[in-house]
Amino acid sequence: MMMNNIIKIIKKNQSFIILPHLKPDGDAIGSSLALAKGLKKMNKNVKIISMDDVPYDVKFLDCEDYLVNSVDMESIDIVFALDSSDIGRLEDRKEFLVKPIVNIDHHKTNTLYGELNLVKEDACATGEIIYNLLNSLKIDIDSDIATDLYTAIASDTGNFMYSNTTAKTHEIAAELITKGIDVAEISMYLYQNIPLNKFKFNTEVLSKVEFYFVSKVALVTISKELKDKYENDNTDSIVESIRNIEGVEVAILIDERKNIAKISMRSKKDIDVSSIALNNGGGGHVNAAGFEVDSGLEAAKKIVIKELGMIYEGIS
Ligand SMILES: [Mn+2]
Repeated sequence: MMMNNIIKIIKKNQSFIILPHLKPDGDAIGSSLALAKGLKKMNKNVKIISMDDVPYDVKFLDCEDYLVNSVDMESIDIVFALDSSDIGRLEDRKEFLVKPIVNIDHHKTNTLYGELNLVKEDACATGEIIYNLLNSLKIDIDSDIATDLYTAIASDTGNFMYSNTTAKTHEIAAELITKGIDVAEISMYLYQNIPLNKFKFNTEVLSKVEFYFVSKVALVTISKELKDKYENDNTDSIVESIRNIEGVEVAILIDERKNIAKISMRSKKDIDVSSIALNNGGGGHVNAAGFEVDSGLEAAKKIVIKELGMIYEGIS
């Protein structure tokens, strides 16, 4: 139903912009590129607007004709917001939110801020929804688009390891592989390509991991100073690394940003970190969620520990 409405909107209009979320990840970039390249095949005008650098692990995707910092909004008919659970995820680009918004996402905490909202919380990635949309539009998924979609899906499923990985996920991946993508090469870029300064940064951060609640919770903080020291502000893979420790059920990363601290949480099994995020104005999935607080690292740490105390009450 909603899919049909979006198809109508696409057919009726000519010029589109696509906004992935702030600090885009593989799903945000991959799904945006796949949608952009699909619309291009329909002879539509389309650009992707992001103010952030493309993260190092997805730089291999072909963004060249699509990624810009600005467009003349007079000429734009429709704004796609991708992989963004709430409008705050687009707040660095408010000036572009002046045309009807089509919100396409898979976060269960999505606030349905669009004129049209295609939110599928059972989709493993926004890339899965875009895959279905392109098929519904009867757009030929070539190896370039398939590479974007495979990257989106691999990124959000932890390379097909997380609980959002379903038979459907593998069916789509299999279909994408038949389009001639190079899985080994994509995996090399995604997982075997860490810049040396980032690796050294990770090493120092991980050497200072703290444990709480009889080591069921692992926590790291990242100061601005440390990011300056290594000239690196990419925190990817760190929270996952501490989640991977035996017995750890919740992993927390607290990142000091300008005037705020950003908290990223990962959990195992049915421990729901999205409810902690929601309590604090953030969002996410059961096993991966986050929020921000207007404070420094120590105050942020206290907030998180207090929240986790509700889960691990009596254990110390
Ligand atoms: Mn996603």
